[in-house]
Amino acid sequence: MANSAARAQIGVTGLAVMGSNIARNFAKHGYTVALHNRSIAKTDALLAEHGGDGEFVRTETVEEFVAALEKPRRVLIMVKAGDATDAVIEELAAAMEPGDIIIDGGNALYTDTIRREAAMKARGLNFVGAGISGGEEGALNGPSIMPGGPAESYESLGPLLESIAAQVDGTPCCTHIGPDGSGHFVKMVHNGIEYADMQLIGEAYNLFRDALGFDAARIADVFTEWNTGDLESYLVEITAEVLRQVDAKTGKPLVDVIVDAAEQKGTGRWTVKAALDLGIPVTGIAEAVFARALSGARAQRAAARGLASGALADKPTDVEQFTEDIRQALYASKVVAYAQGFDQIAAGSAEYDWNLHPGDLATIWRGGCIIRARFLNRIKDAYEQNPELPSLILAPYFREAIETAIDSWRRVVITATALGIPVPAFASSLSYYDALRAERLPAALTQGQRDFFGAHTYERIDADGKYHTLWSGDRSEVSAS
Ligand code: NBP
Repeated sequence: MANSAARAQIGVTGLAVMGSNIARNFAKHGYTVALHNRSIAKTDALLAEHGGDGEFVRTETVEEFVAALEKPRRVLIMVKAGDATDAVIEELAAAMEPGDIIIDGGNALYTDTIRREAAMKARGLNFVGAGISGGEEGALNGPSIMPGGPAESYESLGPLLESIAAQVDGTPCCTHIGPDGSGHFVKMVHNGIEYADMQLIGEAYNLFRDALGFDAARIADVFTEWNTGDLESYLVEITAEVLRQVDAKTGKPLVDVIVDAAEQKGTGRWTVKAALDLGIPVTGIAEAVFARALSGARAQRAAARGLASGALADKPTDVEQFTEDIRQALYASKVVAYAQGFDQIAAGSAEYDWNLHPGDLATIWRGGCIIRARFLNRIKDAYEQNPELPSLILAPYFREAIETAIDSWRRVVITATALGIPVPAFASSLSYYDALRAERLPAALTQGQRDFFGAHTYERIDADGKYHTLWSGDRSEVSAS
């Protein structure tokens, strides 16, 4: 633990829960880790509690921290995203030298990462925006890591990151994603998909409770069972655990005493905003973000309680069939959410010239991260078979899975609607699927309306070019190309 010059292979600054666990993960893998935190208390707490995990170098100032690192220096920043990150980057950049590497492992907005990378490049420094998923447990035992930034920096950095990442079938859940902000962009969409996945699971739970009258323990059993099949995933696994938890104070299921108002830190919202700018319909993610917002509108919900519901259907009587219907609806809606997320990644890649490989992302999301799932092997296979897939839904495996699920999926949406049980993500995913496969969409009428009030023109199905109808004249058509 003694402080000697330039012997650490990696430095970690920002030693709250994520930073300290990643520092310990590096140390456990045999790296000497320089430690730094704005206030020394966190550094000393880490050393006192876990100093035995490996070789650490305790530093108090940024200068001391930078001096403790081998060249080219590699520093991982794990501070609160936003202004704190800019402040830390500035301090580090002033003390570092050309060729050194600054890695931001926080949840930065990808446009901030693009800006920071350009600013550091101008000063001769390599800047790597790395998305890290897995929460505190993943940080300690193997996260999924999505590093962007210059390819050269990955040569020096890659082996370190790959060794601390989760491993699936001998493959690390870490790969170079692409230039500048691509790592954080991909992490953002990962989080958006996580929102959709959680919302869909929530809707399934709600149907078991309100349509079938199951209690939390019985629903937990269903999720445990599902976790042995196609839906096997970290989120399904922890859903069963949360549902099975009994509140010590009341003896009731914990889920029944938790206030039903979901919070959010913002990455889902960022995903939807970015999708709107890119023109990509990520309806599953958007429904999930809006569902959290609606759940949080507590005063409005209280005022609306007791509004008419109507009752157009009886509760399902074939419990086994409806349970299977919900499972199928969850699977099919999940395919849609992932398909939309991958569409957004493809659009981001095209917009920023990142040359991203969707199959690589499915590979590194198989372990370590919150959306890890058996399902991702199927996505990896789909992109391996056809890297140019127009939509994940069109991959033979998923196409068939939806074909199997479609009747169940419709039954779930019909039943929920008739019973007045909200299923925004199930229903909107089904509508997206129906719109995607439609022969004709009402967009033709939209184009007619736009041409009527704004002379915005339209295309014809039987001729090239743009046309306009003289709506306020004799209503003849003129060529507008
Ligand atoms: P927090 O996001 O709670 O940040 C706390 C750390 O930031 C402390 O080390 C604190 O230093 C430091 N800090 C702050 Br606040 N302002 C600073 C400033 N102006 N200059 C220098 N340091 C400053 O920590 P976390 O939950 O461990 O998360 C770290 C990063 O990882 C975040 O960007 C987060 O979004 C991301 N992330 C978190 C998770 C998760 O599951 N928690 C998962 C994936 C990614 P102090 O000790 O002196 O106050």
